[in-house]
Amino acid sequence: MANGTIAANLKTFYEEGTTKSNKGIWSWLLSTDHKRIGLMYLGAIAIFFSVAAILGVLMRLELIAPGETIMEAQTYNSIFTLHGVIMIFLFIIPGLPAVFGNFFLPLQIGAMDVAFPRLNLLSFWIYIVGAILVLVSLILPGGPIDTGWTFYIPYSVRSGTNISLAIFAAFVLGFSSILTGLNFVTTIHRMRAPGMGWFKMPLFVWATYATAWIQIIATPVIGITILLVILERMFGVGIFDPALGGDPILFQHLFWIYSHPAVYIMILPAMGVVSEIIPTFARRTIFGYRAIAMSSLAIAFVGYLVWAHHMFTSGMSDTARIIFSLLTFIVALPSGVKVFNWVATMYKGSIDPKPPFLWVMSFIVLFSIGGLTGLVLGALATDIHLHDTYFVVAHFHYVMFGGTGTIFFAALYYWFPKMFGRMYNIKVANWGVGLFFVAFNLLYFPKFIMGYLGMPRRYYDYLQEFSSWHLISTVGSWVMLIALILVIGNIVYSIFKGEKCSSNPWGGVTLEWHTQSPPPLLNFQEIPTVKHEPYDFSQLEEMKNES
Ligand code: HEM
Ligand SMILES: [Cu+2]
Repeated sequence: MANGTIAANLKTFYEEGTTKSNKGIWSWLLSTDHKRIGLMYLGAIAIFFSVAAILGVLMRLELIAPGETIMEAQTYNSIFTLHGVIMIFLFIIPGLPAVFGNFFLPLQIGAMDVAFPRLNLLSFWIYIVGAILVLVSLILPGGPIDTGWTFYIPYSVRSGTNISLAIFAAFVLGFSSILTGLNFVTTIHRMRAPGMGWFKMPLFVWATYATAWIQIIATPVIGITILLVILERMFGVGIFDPALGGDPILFQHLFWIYSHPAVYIMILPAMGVVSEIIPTFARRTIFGYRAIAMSSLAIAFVGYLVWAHHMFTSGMSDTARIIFSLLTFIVALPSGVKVFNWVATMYKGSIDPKPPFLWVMSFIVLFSIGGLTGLVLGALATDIHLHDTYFVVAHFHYVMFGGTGTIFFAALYYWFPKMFGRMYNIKVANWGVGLFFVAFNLLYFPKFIMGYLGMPRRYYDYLQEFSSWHLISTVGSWVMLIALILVIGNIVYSIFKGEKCSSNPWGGVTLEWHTQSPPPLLNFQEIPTVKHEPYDFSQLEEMKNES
């Protein structure tokens, strides 16, 4: 393993730095330590998520009854757009890699930091600049964007709102994602500790690796597409707008060539986290390690070939539609491989249902509902009926929020003691997961039914016949609000007041559990040598003597 030179450089880099104080605001804002960068992302993302969740609750309040309730129609259009843009570009795409990838990837492979610490800091600041641009677009004349997060042509060329600035923000955010991806790929190739062969890497590392490649390869496509839309708005070049001789369907293709792989940027790291949590709480080596690792790569690859399933109603040829439908079904196979192996790992394990494990159980139910309804949408005949209805809104909330969002909390509850050296209140945590699960289904399950009955998405008003389903969903959003306050409040309180805990409270065996909590600068007293197979719990005894 070519750990040598980069590691040596890193060490001098940090030794020169240690004369500086590590306290105070600047030591955080300018830190190149991957752990601090991960924590800064966590802080920023927590704020964006809370804002977007409140926007969601406001939308639900508007939809509590037909007709105008608390806002005008144009405000509703801007709010659902903003909610979508923040949730997608500022929370769910960067979320797991930026927070937990940054904090735990180097630890899990026994490295002192990522390969390019300064570039890592740059990615963080590019992310913040992108977020600020979104905010600025809200207050400039023209007003908040109202196209929906997909920016479909021709409306996004014609709308008088600040589209150019908002999508330029997405362009900037793309750079952050690409740089993080490059950094992770290099880190995994070059910085693994002695003995850490490819098939000894923890599965979260495998998942992050597959994700990083998607970040690098797919993101430029959206970047170029966005630039073309800006050119079109500014100079009327006529690439997409039919009035200027352009092709609006071309926009949809380019948009989804990125945005479908982007759903794997969201879900692969989540699946990686699940593969960490299940063995730890079932006290059993992961079943089918290689199959899980390879299925991440398979999903990343097949994920490039299915984008047009978002466009079944756009007038493509039947041949194209049938091929894209078939390929979409194929993605279910590697995903099924993972679920099978997770279940096989738990089978005959001695399960300890601590909060991180409960989050994972909630994930398996919610994500399965999301995934299976994805097949309903992937089938041509049913999609014609369900396209652009609330069925889609229900489906993607189950996948993104029930899937990745739930695992964001699972990861937080799993790694919290490692990140802060403290423990949260377990009882409140259990209540939090339980209430979240109930709230989630109250909030989103009625949307499947409404959608099936014909309620279109992105509508401000609706017919009386949908009103009881909307009412249930809105009540669900209030329960969700309480659940989120419990879940996030418990964490925030415990960062400052939580009880101090041991360095390995769950009995994990991956390398991050072999060092102190929180880990010191450069992570390990000395770079560990890997002797065990991954998830070999027989090493727990010897680990007790390590610290
Ligand atoms: C408190 C939690 C949430 C509530 C109450 C909520 C509610 C809603 C509502 C009412 C809509 C509008 C549906 C329509 O008019 O078509 C919506 C759209 C959307 N939501 Fe959420 N949501 C929440 C969390 C999330 C999360 C965590 C994500 C992503 C991870 C997310 C992603 C989206 C997206 C992408 C849209 C589509 C926006 C568009 O049509 O352009 N939401 N949500
Ligand atoms: Cu897709």
